[in-house]
Amino acid sequence: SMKPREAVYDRYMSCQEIHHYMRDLSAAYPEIATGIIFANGTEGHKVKGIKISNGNVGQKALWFDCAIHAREWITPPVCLRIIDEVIADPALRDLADWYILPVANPDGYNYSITTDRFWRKTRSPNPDPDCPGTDPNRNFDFLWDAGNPTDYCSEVYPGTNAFSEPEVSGIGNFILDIADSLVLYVAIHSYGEQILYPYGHTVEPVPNVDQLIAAGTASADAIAAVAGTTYTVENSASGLYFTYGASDDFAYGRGAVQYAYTFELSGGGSAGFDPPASLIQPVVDEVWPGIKALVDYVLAN
Ligand code: PAY
Ligand code: ZN
Repeated sequence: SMKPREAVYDRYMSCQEIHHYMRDLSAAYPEIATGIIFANGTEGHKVKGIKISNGNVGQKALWFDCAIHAREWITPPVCLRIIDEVIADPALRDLADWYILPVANPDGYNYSITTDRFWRKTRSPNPDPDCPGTDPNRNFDFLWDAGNPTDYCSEVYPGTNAFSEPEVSGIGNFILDIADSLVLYVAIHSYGEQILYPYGHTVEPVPNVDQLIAAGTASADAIAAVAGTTYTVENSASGLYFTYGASDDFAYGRGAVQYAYTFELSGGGSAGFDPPASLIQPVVDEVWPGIKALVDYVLAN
């Protein structure tokens, strides 16, 4: 079969390049790699991910998404590194089926490349034409909160209703479809060097908080072992701020996925969201061992 083009880590790839890379993988390795279109954004860009599996019956499943926030450019390379590792290593595919979505908000990601580097939200229209977009990470259908329903310019505008964004309903409904087999949900964001666990709407500990902390700590330890970067393991609400309708809480609370996290990668650049391309390689080199340690812990417990 044809050798697929490779993901690169010395510059930021466009969404189209990432999609072509996944298309090449599923063409080169049709028995293990399958492209999945979860939705089309309102501007028409495809929300495209990949399932990587040996086809073993009855296996558990793992989920990783990146760049649901457009400006968080350091995140897709981590999803691409996961894809590279799982394509290369059949043993990883015998552990579980892997679902990886490198650009969860492609309309926004493209806009952050062409027009506004620090765009966060989707690109769906609002009644105020000066302020389009909804925060996809406030739009999931779990404890969704309208907040100020006309605050369209807010970076955390949650939309007119839960799942108003096609990206979010596409991803969320797919997660519910595979929820019976899904044991780990990871949303990869930047920045903050944190491993956040549910919930975002309360500091009350969830029933398996000890497991969530233990698995998160195994991951943080593996990251720190590479180059000394310290990730803290915290409840979302106490480690950051209160959130409603976030993806990790949806996976945990609606999907009953036992282990759900939001990773905040390292920051960089002028605003934290724009690390120079020279940081891509060190970040993926330290975070992949953290992902592997997390997966190993989750599958063993
Ligand atoms: O589940 O607690 C959660 C999500 C927290 C993130 C969010 O607000 O959606 C945290 C922010 C993010 O990665 O989007 C943090 C960054 C630094 C920001 O934009 O404020
Ligand atoms: Zn984010």
